[in-house]
Amino acid sequence: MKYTFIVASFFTMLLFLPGLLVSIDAQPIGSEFRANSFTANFQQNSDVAMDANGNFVVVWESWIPYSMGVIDSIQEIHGQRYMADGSAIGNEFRIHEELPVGQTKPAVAMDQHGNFVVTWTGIAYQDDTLVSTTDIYARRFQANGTPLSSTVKVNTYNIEIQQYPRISMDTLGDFVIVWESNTTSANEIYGQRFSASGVKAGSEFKILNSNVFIESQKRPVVSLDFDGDFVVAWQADYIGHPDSIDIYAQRYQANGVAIGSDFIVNTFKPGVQEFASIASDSDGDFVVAWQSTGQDGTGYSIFGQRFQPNGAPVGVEFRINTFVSSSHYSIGPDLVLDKSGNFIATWGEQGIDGDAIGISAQCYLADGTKLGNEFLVNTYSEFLQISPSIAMAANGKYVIVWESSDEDDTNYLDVRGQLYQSKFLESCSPDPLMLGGSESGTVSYHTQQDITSSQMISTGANMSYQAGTFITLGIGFEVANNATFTGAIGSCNVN
Ligand SMILES: [Ca+2]
Ligand SMILES: [Ca+2]
Ligand SMILES: [Ca+2]
Ligand SMILES: [Ca+2]
Repeated sequence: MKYTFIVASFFTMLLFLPGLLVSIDAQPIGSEFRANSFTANFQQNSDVAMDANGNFVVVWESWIPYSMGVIDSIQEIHGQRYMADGSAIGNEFRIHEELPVGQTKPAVAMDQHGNFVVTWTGIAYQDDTLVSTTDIYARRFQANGTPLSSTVKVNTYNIEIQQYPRISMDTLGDFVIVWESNTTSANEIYGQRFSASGVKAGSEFKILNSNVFIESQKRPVVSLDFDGDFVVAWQADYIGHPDSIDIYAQRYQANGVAIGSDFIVNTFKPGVQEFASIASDSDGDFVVAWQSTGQDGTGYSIFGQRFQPNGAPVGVEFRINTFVSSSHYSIGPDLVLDKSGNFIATWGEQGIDGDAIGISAQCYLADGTKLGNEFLVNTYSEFLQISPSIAMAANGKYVIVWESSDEDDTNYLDVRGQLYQSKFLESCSPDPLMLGGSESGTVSYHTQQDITSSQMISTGANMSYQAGTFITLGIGFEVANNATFTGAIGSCNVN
């Protein structure tokens, strides 16, 4: 692998180096893979989670042949585990026991050691007919894929429909599941905290809305920081208001106590802002992304807003998609932050792969600066590639999965994915790092193992060292005496 440096200007020994920038193209690991082995019918609504070392699990909804009266298929939740190098571990497996009802729309979270929890919506059938009640279920697994429990019901209030669960987990394995509850009288957001051992922590809680004109709250998402404080975001529909739909959020302490009241995430409010995603860094900085209609004159676009842990917005909301086609839409974003707040967004992008919709992604530094350009994720491009999900490891590996048109056009949708290595800067020590005297320091990346002396030397056109300089490898690389840079790397302050 080779780093490409943006040469901001020419620097010599003892000159002050400003904030550093690296242009990072997407660094795929291996080829695009198909997660589902059983390909007949639909495999869709995929999600993915990754542990600290890059091992990951993909889950999805699979339409399995099933005979029950007029019903000829039933939705099951299936999964596939992977090693950090992208090789599959064992076979595709069913997440739940054999259940006499359909299971749909899974979400998954994983702790740093690889233990994971899958949640989904259970659809009830009665006399061969889908009846208007669903509930939220979950099941816990060890890192080796062994179930830690049977399937458990998550929601307590169970009148009519509970659906669209999302889940997030802290480093200790405590997790929170949120979902949408739809009854004839209300569309509301509920949540339930769980301890790492899978025990419900406190009662389920309902997200309150402070705006009396809100008619319904839908499609919640949740993100925990390292020690369990969390933020829930959702979309809210107004009654007869031109703002139509906005994105709201509410912060919570790890113990479930709401912090302040809910707040509107989006600044541009006319029309529809919907389908939020949210992700946090280690200490609770968070980013929300959503799709917005009519905001930039191009149909649907993806916008985002950065926040401090205390809920204060950082900077202004920003458009994430760069690519714009004639009848444009960018849809369904997902987000991931690394522990330092660098982030990657992915979404469905019309026209990006030359055939209907493809999957785009964009890397950002923690300060909101775009890192490299929007890039195309999917290799197989025929017709639809939509609904991406992204997960990242502490070592900077990340994986994007999505639902894709089938290769032979007979098996509808499949679940595909692509593994990547990010190049985010982790830290500088000291920061700012002084170069040119007797000082030395360390610049650490997620991708420390990728940095070798030969690779550094190979970048000589953009980066050079005077005699006497040394580069020490190991954890990060070290630069010291008399280093001369013509370009530099990362967002570290080098003075
Ligand atoms: Ca299929
Ligand atoms: Ca129910
Ligand atoms: Ca709106
Ligand atoms: Ca396509």
